[in-house]
Amino acid sequence: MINYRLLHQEALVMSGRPRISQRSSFSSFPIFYYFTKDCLTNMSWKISEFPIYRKPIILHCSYNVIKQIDTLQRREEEINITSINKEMENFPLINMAKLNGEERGATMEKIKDACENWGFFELVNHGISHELLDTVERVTKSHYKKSMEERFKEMVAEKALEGVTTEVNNMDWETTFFLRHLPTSNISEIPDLDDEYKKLMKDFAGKLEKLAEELLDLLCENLGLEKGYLKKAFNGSKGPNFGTKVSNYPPCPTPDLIKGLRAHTDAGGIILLFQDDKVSGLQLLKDGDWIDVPPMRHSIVINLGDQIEVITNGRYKSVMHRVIAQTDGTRMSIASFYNPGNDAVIYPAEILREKEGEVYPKFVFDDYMKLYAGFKFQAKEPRFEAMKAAEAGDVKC
Ligand SMILES: O=C(O)CCC(=O)C(=O)O
Ligand SMILES: [Fe+2]
Repeated sequence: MINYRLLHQEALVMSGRPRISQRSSFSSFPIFYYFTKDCLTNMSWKISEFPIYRKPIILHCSYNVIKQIDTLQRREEEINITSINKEMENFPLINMAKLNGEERGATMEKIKDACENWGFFELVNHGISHELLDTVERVTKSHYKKSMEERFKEMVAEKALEGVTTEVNNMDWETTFFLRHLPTSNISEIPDLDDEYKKLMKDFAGKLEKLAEELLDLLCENLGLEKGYLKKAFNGSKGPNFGTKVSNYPPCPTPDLIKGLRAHTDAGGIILLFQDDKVSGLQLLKDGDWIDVPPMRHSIVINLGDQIEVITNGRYKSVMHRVIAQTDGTRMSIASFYNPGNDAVIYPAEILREKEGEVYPKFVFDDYMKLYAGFKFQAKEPRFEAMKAAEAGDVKC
């Protein structure tokens, strides 16, 4: 068995500092370490035999993957490094510019595959200008430094989180604030935001709202639902809920003991994430493995929430994800949630029910959110079951 701990240490020694992969779609991903084939396949190598000079580079690992290997080794489990890397390389990347040309069909297929098999995809050429994204990033990071960083350190000291030695399961290593845009904006009530930031985030939210609605229609097209079906399903009496959670994950001395954000699926509809392009940390669960969502400059990461799973009768599934804080580097993430309105009634679409029967419940979105508030970090299935029971009149939610 490979001694992964040695592998980890040796990787750090051999790389000196992180090297950048030259691979096409991940050219901006900053933290790849390279391993030689021998190192991964030769079961008996020792640190003194590290085959740095023997074979060409054939594989790379992100820092997070190395950390996973480390953690898993502690649990004395084996891990197939090659397959995890392959998954990360295969992470669905959608070039929206191609939707206007002859590759539209193939791009729609790629979106369909991402929705069916990943619950996540990453968008480039999404129509939101790089200048706007750069400004949002710069102003958000400066706001964090000015108004959030010190407060976070005080909280860590107060709760004695710095030197924990056992796993912390009831909190996350993140500092956040929430902006509501729809049905009514709360931006003017948020303390510590200057006028420039408020205006910027309103502008950004407007663009994200349009992108969310465009994406919902692409999903409709792939599902055989009429254009506007999902938007209408989310409408309720006051239109959709749309809000932005601005988060920073400061460096954490014990990321294996306290998560940046514990594993969960998102409750709502479609989520648009603008994440730090240098500091990674977001991971999704695929076929039992945690896969890194690769940071990529100027991209928007999309994922699907529980309501899309219900409306599509399970054709598309919400997927568990989590954030691992880094030991160095603060990660910024700006997640915008396009959700149903509070009184929207959610149920599987008729045409998607025909084959499989009525697998998912019918409920008022706000009732689901009340349940979710207490069970966010647990599996979604019992939530669906509880809503089903409530629908059948067995239990009051
Ligand atoms: O920070 C991130 O990348 C993800 C945040 C997230 O999953 C959430 O807030 O629901
Ligand atoms: Fe989430």
